[in-house]
Amino acid sequence: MRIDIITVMPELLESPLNHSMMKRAQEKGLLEIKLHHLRNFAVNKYGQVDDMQYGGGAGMVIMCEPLSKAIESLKSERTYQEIIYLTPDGKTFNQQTANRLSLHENIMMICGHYKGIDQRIRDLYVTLEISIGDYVLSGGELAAAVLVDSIGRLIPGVLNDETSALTDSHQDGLLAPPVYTRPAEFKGLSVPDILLSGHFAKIEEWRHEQAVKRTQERRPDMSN
Ligand code: 6GU
Repeated sequence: MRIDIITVMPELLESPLNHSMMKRAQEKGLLEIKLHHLRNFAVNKYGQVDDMQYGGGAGMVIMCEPLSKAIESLKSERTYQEIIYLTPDGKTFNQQTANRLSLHENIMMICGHYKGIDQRIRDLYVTLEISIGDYVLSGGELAAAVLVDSIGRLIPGVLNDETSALTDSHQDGLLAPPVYTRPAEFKGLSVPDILLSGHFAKIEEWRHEQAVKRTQERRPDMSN
């Protein structure tokens, strides 16, 4: 999979996308991430990419021209299954969307800043608008990093058996059960006996019960 990201702050994305699992995915040749600096498509020599909004009001808006040029130059190279705009007024991201997006060959992401991007770019090019939750970030970069990580780890071959996505919270509509490692007792708290029993079927049954209990307690909205 290849992911192209258009941004005015590539620095914000460099570190999260070049460490840990995303680093491994890229080294294995399973994921290619390219950052594209919007300033390279600025309307003048001062690097301008934003302007005041029509109708007045605080905050700058990213202009059509630089974005259109950046998008068109990418589209001339390959076909994108989705052109995603990261925005707090988008559809809330979830595991189901991550699963679906992980099957694509080419995805483009556009990070907004300030008051966002000119509506006409959304009308003309964007195929999917995504928010990562009901709170506001300064820009779309951290949200893009969240999307890339959650999508990237689902690409076949990125995770191994030990880190399998199949047992993740949300993958089966349930939160994950509690987990323990050595020592068997810590500050007076013991590991549940069942986990030391060696009865694999019983352990799985216990884990499922715990997952259901956690989900009902913490996320009653998920149990329907
Ligand atoms: Cl995608 N962008 C911004 N700026 N804020 C957000 C968001 C995205 N998702 C939640 N808050």
